[in-house]
Amino acid sequence: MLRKPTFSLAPIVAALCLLTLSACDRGNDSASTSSSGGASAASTQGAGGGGSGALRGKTVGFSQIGAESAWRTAETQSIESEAQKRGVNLKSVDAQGSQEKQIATLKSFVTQGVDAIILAPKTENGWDPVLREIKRANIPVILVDRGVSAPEELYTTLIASDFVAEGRMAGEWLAKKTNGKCNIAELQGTTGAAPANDRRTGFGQAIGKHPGMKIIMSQTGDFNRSGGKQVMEAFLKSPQGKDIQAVYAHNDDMALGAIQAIEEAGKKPGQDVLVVSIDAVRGAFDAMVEGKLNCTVECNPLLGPAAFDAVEKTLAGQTLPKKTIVQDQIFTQEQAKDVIGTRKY
Ligand code: GZL
Repeated sequence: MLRKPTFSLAPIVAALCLLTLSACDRGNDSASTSSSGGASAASTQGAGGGGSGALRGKTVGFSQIGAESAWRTAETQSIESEAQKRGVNLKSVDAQGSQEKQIATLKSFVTQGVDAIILAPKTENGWDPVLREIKRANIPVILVDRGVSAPEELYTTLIASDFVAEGRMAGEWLAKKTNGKCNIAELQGTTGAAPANDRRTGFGQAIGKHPGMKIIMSQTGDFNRSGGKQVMEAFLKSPQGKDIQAVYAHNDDMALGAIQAIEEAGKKPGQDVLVVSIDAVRGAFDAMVEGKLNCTVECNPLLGPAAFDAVEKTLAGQTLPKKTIVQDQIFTQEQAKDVIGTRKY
C-alpha cells in the first residue's frame, strides 16, 4: 500500500525562524541574506563567523574597487577579517577606482592559479572577456555588492542588496514626508555602476506616483564625500538652487558632503533642505542624531561571511542560486539615538 506522503511543517518553521532572527537581530555583524526565488534565508547571522574550516590553506583572490566610501572600507574589512578567521590565503587588491586595474588583477589571479575569486565590480559592463578567461581556467567567481551585465554562466553567484528596492524605499519615505510635493536635487553614484543605475530607477518608481515630486537637477558625485560636496555647491549656486527642497544622495558619503555645502550656503540641512540617502554607515547615524540627515536606507557591507560561505559551498561542488539578496531596512532621524549604539559599521 502506498504510504500517504507526510508533509512536515518543520523546515518551513525553521526557515521562518531563521528569517525572523536575521531580520530583527541587529546585534550580530554580518549581512543577513535570502536566496532569490523565495528560498529561505541563508542567513549568516552568527553562523558565518569562521565556517567549517574547509577553506583553511586555500588561496582566494579578492579584487576590490577602491576605498571611495566608508561603506567600501567596511566591506573590505569584512572580507579580509573573514578570510583570516577561516585560514584563507587572501590576495586582496585595491584597484583605486580603476576597472582596467581590476581586469589586470583578475588576469593575474588566473596566472597564479587561485582556488576562487571574489570580485566587487566597479561597473556593470566590460567584464565578459576576462570572465570567459577565468571560466576557461575553471576558477569560480563570487560577485559581491555589485552586479555585471555579463551572462550568468560566467559567474557562480552574486551576493548583493536589491538597489532598486533601496531607491524605492528612499523615494517612498520622501513622498510621505513631503506629502508628495518636493523639488529634489539628486547626487548619483559612480556612472555605470549597478547601485547608481538601480537606485535611480527605484527612486524614480516611487516619486513617479506623485506629480508634485520633481528631480530638478541630477549629477554624479562618484560615491565620495568630496564629490557630493562639490556637486551640491554647484547646485546651490545655480539659478534653480533656491528651489531645492530635498537632496537624494545614492550614498551617505555624498550626503555628508552635501550637508557641508548646505551649511556653508547658510541653510539648515535636515530642515531647510531635507537629506535622504543610502548605506546607513556610522557617519549617517551621527548626522541624524545632529538633525542634519533625515533618513538613510541600509545597504549592509559586511559580506565577508556570506562570500566565504559561497566559496566553501562552490568548492565542495554545491550549486548556488545566481543571486543572494542582502536584507536591507530603513532608518530615520527619530530612531537614530536608539539604534546608533548597535551599529557594526
Ligand atoms: C553598494 C556599493 C556602493 C555603496 C557606496 O553595494 O557598491 O558603493 O552604496 C559604495 O557607498 O561606494
